[in-house]
Amino acid sequence: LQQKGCVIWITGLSGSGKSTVACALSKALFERGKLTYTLDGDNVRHGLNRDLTFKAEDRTENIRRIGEVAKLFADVGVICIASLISPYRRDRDECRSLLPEGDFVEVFMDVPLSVCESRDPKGLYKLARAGKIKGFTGIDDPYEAPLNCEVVLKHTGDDDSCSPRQMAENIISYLQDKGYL
Ligand code: GGZ
Repeated sequence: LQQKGCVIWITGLSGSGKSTVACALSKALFERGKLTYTLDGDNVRHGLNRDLTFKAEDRTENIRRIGEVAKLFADVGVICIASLISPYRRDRDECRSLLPEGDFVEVFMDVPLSVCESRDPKGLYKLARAGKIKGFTGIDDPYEAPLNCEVVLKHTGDDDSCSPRQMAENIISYLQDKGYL
């Protein structure tokens, strides 16, 4: 396998576009002949992490397990894309500390809550506002934005510069600059 493994960790609010960017990124890397694997919080919660809820300690455990699995993929040379809200800074930093310096690439989906809420693809924000979901990130549960991450994907409107494809390209440029591709 002619590639070096790493972890691309995509963090952000529900509805910020993490899964969509993860998908566009895996496609773009596939086109470059790279082997990737995507760990999506929402999916992993149906299998490996099906015992976990959304209370703080369970989120921490969700993040920890995904971090450990991502590290295993990176160890064998796979580019592992992890996309989960991962709202707590300390938990993300723990995952970073599992990997050699430089191999953890934190990507922040910098999308205002108002934009995520207006998208509301699954109607979850509406339920949270109505008090039917308790402890929803951004509504009545905290989200700690990264202070010092490798890539920030800032939402500046729903135009081409914010297309999933373009955002994936931004991540790819970073990986190229750092010699991962
Ligand atoms: C946040 C929730 C919640 C609560 C259910 N808070 O946008 P989605 O729907 O498809 O993805 C969200 C997903 C979040 O799972 P993660 O594993 O990424 O979260 S964490 O990293 O915090 O462990 C959302 C849905 O689950 N969802 N209840 N209370 N998101």
